[in-house]
Amino acid sequence: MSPFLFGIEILLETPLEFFSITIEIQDINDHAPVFSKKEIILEIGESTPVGTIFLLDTSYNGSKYAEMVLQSVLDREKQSAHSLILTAIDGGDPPRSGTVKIVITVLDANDNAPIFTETMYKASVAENAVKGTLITKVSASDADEGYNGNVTYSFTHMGEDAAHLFQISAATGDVTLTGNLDYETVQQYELNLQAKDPWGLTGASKLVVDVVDVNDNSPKGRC
Ligand SMILES: [Ca+2]
Ligand SMILES: [Ca+2]
Ligand SMILES: [Ca+2]
Ligand SMILES: [Ca+2]
Repeated sequence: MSPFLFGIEILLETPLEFFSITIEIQDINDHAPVFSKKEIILEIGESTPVGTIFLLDTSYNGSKYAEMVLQSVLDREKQSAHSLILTAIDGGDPPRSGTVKIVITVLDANDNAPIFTETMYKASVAENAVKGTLITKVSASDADEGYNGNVTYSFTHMGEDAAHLFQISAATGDVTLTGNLDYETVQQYELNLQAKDPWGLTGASKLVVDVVDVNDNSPKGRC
């Protein structure tokens, strides 16, 4: 008996235009198509290449598989789950059909770098502020899931002077003063910020710290 190709319909439960399904049945039967399962559950990584074929164990009337081809890139950050209904329609008159639900969970890949909430942060601090003063807090977010979205903070390309004066908490993004400022020497610092995820993807920003003058110089002629 020659293979017989069934017509297939996919009913979309969620907007999803990029799956095509073909199913091949070896024999012609006079029963409505019956899937052995009501639901097929799949986990697919979001970085799975287009063209990847998934064999769906539909056990359609015995031992057949349906073939599902990924036709567009998945993006977990846009949609983390897809739900389809596979309908098999036989060639009879009238046609008979059977359905199976396909539930796809999209697994995360680390495809997002941390992004700071601002392209430039501004802060000001009095020149007589004591060591340990919290100057500001910076923050970046990473759209990936769980560990892939963990962010740590650091300064980059930092001059030696500034390195003695400012410290950033890798975990919280808190920027604190660690030395003595002097408005009469330096009025402003520009610090380069970096946020990094566990796999080395980075985001950048800047922090401009204005040193605020305090009347800490004796007028000439006194003392
Ligand atoms: Ca993604
Ligand atoms: Ca990430
Ligand atoms: Ca991701
Ligand atoms: Ca001063």
